Amino acid sequence: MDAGHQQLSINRKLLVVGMGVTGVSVAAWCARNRIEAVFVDSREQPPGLNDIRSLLPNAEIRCGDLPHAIPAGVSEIIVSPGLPLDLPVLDFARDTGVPVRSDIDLFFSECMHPVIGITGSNGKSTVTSLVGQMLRACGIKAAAGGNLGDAALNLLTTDAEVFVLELSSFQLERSGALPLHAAVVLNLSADHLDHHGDMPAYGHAKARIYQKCKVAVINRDEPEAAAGAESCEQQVGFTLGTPSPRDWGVVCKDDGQWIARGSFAVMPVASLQIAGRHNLANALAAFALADTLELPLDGLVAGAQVFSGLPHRMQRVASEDGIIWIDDSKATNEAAALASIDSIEGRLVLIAGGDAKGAELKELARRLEDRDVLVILLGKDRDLFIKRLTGVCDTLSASSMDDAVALAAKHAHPGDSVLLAPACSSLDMFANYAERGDRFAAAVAGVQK
Ligand code: UMA
Ligand code: ADP
Repeated sequence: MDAGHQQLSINRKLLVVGMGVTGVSVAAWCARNRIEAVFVDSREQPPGLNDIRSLLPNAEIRCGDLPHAIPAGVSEIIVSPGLPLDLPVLDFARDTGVPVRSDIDLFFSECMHPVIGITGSNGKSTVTSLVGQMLRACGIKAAAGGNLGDAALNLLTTDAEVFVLELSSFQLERSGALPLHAAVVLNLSADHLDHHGDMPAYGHAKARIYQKCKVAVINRDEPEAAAGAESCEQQVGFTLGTPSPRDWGVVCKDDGQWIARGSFAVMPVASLQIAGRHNLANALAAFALADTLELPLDGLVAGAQVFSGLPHRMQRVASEDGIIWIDDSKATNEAAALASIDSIEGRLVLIAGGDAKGAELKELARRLEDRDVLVILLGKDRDLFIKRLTGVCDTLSASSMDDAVALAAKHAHPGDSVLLAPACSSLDMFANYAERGDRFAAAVAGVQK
């Protein structure tokens, strides 16, 4: 699909497919721009129904089923990210030449300021928030959001002069070539394969971020994540190793490791508040992205130093009787869970499971072989975990988060860490990863009483 960002007509009527967070942001945009729209959702009571009604009291709304044909007068379709692209109405649009776009295409049709785009399998939200904080520390009015936090279109109502967008593979897959100032594919590992089908298709969706981008930021340690970056005007790399002259990386000085641009040491690694090698990689990517705007390095450093991470990412929720309880509920795929597992030393009680989204979990099994670990399992794909982990480590099954935490409390010893890093999405048992993390923290507080 190509959006042709500059060619959107002014007299138009949208068919908005999906009435969730994205649908509501499109409704608000339509209201601001006086654009007519029809809203549809397969759910009887989509979450955005009331908001859309109050934003656009006269809009036509159809819930409970998706149409197969395009309603009369519709000139383009905006499809929400959570929906598959093989819907009959989208086939109908392709057959009849009606353009299908995303909320991100709408965003770019209006945005006149530089936009930094961030995708990858893991670390997107951390890097998006960190870049936003670095820019603000330099005195730049920056708005960060997209797949994380505020939907992209809502950011246009702020007075931002730079936008930082987290872009999911779903959003990229259904967007045209995006005129980004700078962009990164942080890393690539199996995720959302139930939607994309296989790794090449997933990687291809991610690589779309580089299509019309000026400066490609590249993970030198994962060349497969850099596919497509060669078409960009400029490339800048980041690495956990020693950087080449224009890249970002890590250098060793007498007083320890420093984040560096080329051979110039910029900030001690120890000054970062976010822990683990994966977060060091995230910080390097954030420096590389923010630096493309040619801002003072001391401002970027100030922003990086005050960034304490996001909730539900390696968040310590309790430390009692020598046991540390950590909420990494946002570890919604295998690679994310492995990053947090690797950043914890000593015996581990791991709470995992949920919807594995088609992942095989073989790498998890391989990497747990060398660990002193007990795995407590929850959710829809519990049996897959048990199959993979049999003979690797001890496992226990839990019926609920309370049950999992009670089992962890029973089996953890002083010196252990209890880590919630599910390697799965939460949707089979919880509204989202945040609710899963909150339930974990509440259950942990309960067992400490
Ligand atoms: N749905 C239906 N019928 C419909 C429309 C949607 O059943 O007619 C279902 C979808 O299949 C999906 C759910 O409703 O299971 C939500 O889909 P949606 O497209 O309405 O989602 P939004 O509420 O608009 O939220 C989306 C992103 N969600 C997804 O991509 C699934 C949000 O990212 C994002 O914050 C928001 O747009 C604003 O940009 C969430 C997410 O989980 C946090 N993203 C995935 C991830 O991070 O891994 C990609
Ligand atoms: P995303 O928005 O891509 O889901 P987050 O920044 O929210 O990424 O981090 C989600 C989880 O992914 C974290 O809790 C951590 O377990 C893991 N993670 C974060 N950064 C990385 C990285 N660079 N490489 C691998 N795993 C990571």
